[in-house]
Amino acid sequence: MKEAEKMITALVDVREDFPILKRQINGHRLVYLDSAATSQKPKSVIDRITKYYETSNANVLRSVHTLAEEATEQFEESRKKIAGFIHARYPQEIIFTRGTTESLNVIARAWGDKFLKAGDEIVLSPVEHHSNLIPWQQLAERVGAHLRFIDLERDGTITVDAASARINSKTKIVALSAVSNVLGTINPIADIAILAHEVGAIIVVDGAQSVPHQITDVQKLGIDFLAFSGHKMLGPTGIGVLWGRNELLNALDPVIFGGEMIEYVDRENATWAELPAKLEGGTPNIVGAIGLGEATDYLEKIGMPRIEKHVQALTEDAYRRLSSIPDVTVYGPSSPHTGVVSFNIAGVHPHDVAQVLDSQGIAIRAGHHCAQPLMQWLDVIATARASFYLYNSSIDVDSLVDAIKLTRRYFKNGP
Ligand code: 7TS
Repeated sequence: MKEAEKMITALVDVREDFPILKRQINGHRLVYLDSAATSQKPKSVIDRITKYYETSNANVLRSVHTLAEEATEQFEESRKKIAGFIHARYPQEIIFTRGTTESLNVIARAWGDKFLKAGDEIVLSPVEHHSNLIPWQQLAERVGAHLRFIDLERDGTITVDAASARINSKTKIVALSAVSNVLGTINPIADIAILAHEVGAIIVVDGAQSVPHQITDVQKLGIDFLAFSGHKMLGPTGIGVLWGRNELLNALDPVIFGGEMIEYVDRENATWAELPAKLEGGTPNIVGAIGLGEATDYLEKIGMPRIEKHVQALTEDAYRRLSSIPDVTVYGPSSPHTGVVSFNIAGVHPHDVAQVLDSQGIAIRAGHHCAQPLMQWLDVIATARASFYLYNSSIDVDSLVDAIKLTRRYFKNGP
């Protein structure tokens, strides 16, 4: 416990790097506990965006003037940094998209429509965010494939055995989140990847909640595709990544057609450019990509192992302390548990909880968290959710716990 306590306070200093955290909300110090929805941005990322627009703004990959060359160089430099951040083999395996949602839609369209046929199976879990469910529902409808769902343990975890029970010779795609955005569970992706490959299926990983929090090594994980969002890992909104193994990305046909993704065009026909351009039709989010590169620099400067330990320690501490409050139900396993804590106070709607907390300067999310099938499994309409990142500390957990006690008293006894 001593070790955990040290870690919980070790990163407090980084708060200074995030200008928005100086804000007062409703007369209180801002306690930002909604990083699973979007993270705050450090000054270095904000400055990098401004610097790009003030000094190097131009379109990329086309003109030969100095600004265009500088913009292209910075854009491609960022691709290399992000490739390094997730241990991709080649920078061209990083395809810039708008975020996790777009990346998953591209895989479902480009891989699914090409390689799936009627009767094939897609294995998912009931905890998936709608972004890792609806593209597969739509694909199944288009090609006549079937969705199969891994059974959850009572605490919401996914075991390798349960995955194994659903994966069979009909399975063509296994699509799973590495970390749940509601339960904070950490899924055994590397082991499930082996099961998928044993039957000749591919594994697609939704890394929206894992890439910001832990070291991601796509080669060690042995996965085929990974989707993640820049805005949840200190980068700007509107930029994300689709990573795929080079040979798989090469096998995909583009889904967005137009400028910059072609090799040759005549009146009737066109041929495609090499990766990554083939899958990045149109002017990309240049400043977004550069900002995300800067965000990975910042994360690496602090150190991903340190961030991972810090966030996990904070989350488990919050889980433990909230669980001990009467009338409070906390969802998911107590450990390992990272990033988010979802809970309810008996008899109080989570939106009311969020509102009382906001009056105390505490930002949390309440709702179904874009995971309605999981709400159905939990048998709740919604939950309150506190989520943590490197700029949070045990002081924030104290504020959360005090405010939840206050909310419970308020609704039980009146103001
Ligand atoms: N997958 C997971 C696991 C997520 O948590 C989210 C966003 C997405 C996909 C979609 O990411 P996007 O950047 O394309 O929108 N999750 C949340 C959340 O939990 N609260 O707000 C957004």
